[in-house]
Amino acid sequence: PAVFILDSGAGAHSIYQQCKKLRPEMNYVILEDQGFFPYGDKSNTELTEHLQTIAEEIRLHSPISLILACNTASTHGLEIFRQSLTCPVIGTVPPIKTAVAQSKTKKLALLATPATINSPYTAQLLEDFATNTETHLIPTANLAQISENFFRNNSLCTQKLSQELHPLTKIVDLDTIALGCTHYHLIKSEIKKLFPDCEIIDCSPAIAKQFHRVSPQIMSQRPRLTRCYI
Ligand code: DGN
Repeated sequence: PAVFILDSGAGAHSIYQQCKKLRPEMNYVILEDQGFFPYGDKSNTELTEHLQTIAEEIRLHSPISLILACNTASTHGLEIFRQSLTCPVIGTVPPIKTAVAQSKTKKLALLATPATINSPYTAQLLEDFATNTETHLIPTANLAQISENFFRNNSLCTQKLSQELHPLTKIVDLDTIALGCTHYHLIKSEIKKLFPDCEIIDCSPAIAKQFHRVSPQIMSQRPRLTRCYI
């Protein structure tokens, strides 16, 4: 029995690292859907059709839990997975509620893929939790690739990172930056270096806690990690 963690790539690892701390005894299968990377610039139709296919594939392997370690997939297809699978499905969605609670100036920014920023799911989160807050939605088209490079090769072009985050420098009294893409967790400390006075909200510990709470108590004799590329 294994827990499946799905993302288009390296974002799965940011969630896996946290889950492993709480549930080291579990077997994990990390599914990196690199063939469809990046999710963030796909249309709603492309994403939902693709996620339906993946959900069917995953169902055949009977995971004990699925962590959808991707905001883009979760904001477009959480229900697809919940309908296909009988195990607990844990989604990852932009941490707007936490960011609003954290912000003192009530001026915050959400960094996420264009698909996440434009999703009705994100619009609903804003309506539910951020009505009295100035929330700047920043679609960061290249940040997932920058994070991939950092994770795979430990290389980071600070100039590209600064360019991508330039819109943030224009926000007066910005005090909170919410990371709405699991890839960005991997470069959290690099973002912090550029915005030392801001609180950076990374939801991966909260996702791991939720996973811990809902997952069955299955003790594995020999825990292992498998990585699969779709
Ligand atoms: N890691 C994904 C997310 O949280 O939205 C998407 C990255 C991508 O494929 N662009």
